[in-house]
Amino acid sequence: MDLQLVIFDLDGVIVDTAKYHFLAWKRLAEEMGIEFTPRDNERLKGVSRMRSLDILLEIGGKALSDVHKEQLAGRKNAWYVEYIDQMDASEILPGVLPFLDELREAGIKTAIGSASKNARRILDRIGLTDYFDAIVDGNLVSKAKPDPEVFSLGASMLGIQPEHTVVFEDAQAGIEAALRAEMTPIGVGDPQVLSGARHVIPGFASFGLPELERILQGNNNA
Ligand code: B16
Ligand code: MG
Repeated sequence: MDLQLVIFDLDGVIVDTAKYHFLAWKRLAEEMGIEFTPRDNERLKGVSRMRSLDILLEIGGKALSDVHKEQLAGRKNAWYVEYIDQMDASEILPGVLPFLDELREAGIKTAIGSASKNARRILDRIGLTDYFDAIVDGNLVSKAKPDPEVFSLGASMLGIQPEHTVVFEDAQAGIEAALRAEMTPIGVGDPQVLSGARHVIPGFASFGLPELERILQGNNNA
């Protein structure tokens, strides 16, 4: 494979913002008398804000009007933003920065493909905005993962074909989105949980461009 573009999901790949989503959803759940556990939070990874609220209401057995739901999602987001505004570069997950540097030095383009409407805010806080050639977030797309839009748009913005693109994702919906975009997905997390990925890595701590090239070559020989 002639690698030209690497697209990164944000939450769970570059940073662990799931812990802040959890705190904010839990606060909302408590106000509503809904029990919400870290296990429930797993279901929200990679899922849009409104879909996350629907899952929370489903757990609590509640049905609300769209207007009320918009209001609740807004409250949760205000709390979430308070957490992310306190983030800094120390929250970039291990190995991410050296890998981004290696890709840049090799002339390989990089992009973000995130469901989050707060993606730019997070990248600004952690000082990574200028590391990416394209940033596609929840404000730019109308269809959530597993729809391929969030990844296809990034590649088309940079004029790169999907067969030259690798996607790093921590959520099953994101792996599916990359497959539907006809790109090569690499899972970040637990191989027991992520299916369909070309390969699954635990993180970037001992992973760089040579390891990525080996995976892609192995694929070519398969
Ligand atoms: P926001 P990703 C996703 O980020 C999160 O994993 C998911 O839990 C969250 O609901 C979604 O962003 C929307 O976030 O409320 O900030 O718009 O993994 O796609 O980078
Ligand atoms: Mg994610």
